[in-house]
Amino acid sequence: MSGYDVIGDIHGCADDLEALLAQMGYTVDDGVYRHPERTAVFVGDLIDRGPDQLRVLQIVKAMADAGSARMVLGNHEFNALAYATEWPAGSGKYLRPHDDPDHPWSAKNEKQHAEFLRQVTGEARAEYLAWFRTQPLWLDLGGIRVVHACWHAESMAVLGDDRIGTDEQLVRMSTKGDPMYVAVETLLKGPEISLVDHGQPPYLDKDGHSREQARLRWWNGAATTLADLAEISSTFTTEDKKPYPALPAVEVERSHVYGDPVPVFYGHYWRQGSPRHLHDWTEYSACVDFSAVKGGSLTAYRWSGEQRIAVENYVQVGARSAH
Ligand SMILES: [Mn+2]
Repeated sequence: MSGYDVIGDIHGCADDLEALLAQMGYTVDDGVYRHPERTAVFVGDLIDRGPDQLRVLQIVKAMADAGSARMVLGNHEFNALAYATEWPAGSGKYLRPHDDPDHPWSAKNEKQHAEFLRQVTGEARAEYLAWFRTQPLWLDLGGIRVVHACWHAESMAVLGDDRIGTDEQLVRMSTKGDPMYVAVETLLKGPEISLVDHGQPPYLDKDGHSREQARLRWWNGAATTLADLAEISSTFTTEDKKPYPALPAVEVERSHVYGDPVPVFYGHYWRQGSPRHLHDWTEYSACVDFSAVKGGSLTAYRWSGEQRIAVENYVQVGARSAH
């Protein structure tokens, strides 16, 4: 049956990608993975962290060039472009700072990106970065929608075009405070909600940093309260190391909430285990990121025209299906 196989964040796990494609009936023909009836759709984050990033890029670009796959950019592809773009030209400064003592967070940039820089070099790196520029930030395929982190029509309207476009646009997308920066952050990293503005304490994240914003559960179309909308991990504590208190069920503004009756697929959120146990998948939204590079399973959703998400249509590497 024709349709789309929406594949989650790969992060250089080429063996898992080939296993998943084979499991779904894709075969190599003339050096390219193809399916007789179906098209693969990648949600982005092909690169960074994992062991075989060049092979992942070779596989996915060959499929895209041959028309057997589509993709959207993830925050890691976007960051790779900003990291490689010197601005102003000739200044020795980059849109995403390199190892630079004046930017305390640049060491983190280097660490996240080091494996890509080591594995993908020279002309290959230039070729794949140029290819990223040609790929969209979101895809509306008619019966389904695909974006890396959050489907948000207002942010898409701010950008106007679904491609990154010129260096000048990439500069705006990389400049804090610019509406285009906010729009790209929303689409590729997901929206946040302030806890402090709603009378709640900050929390300590897993690195011990105090944070006032929580991830906003935009995919929950029924969400109306702070408790529904703010994602609080069981590992979060208050600043005095007490368990983070339950959020109140007070009504808050429903910003970013996805309410359209069109299935939307996204990655980015490092879900654990099996989609069967996902407590917050809904009929119109499906996360396909199950932490492949952190010991989870590379995951796809096989869509064949259904108007609502059905959990049995998930596939994970090594399992016949989610059941
Ligand atoms: Mn991501």
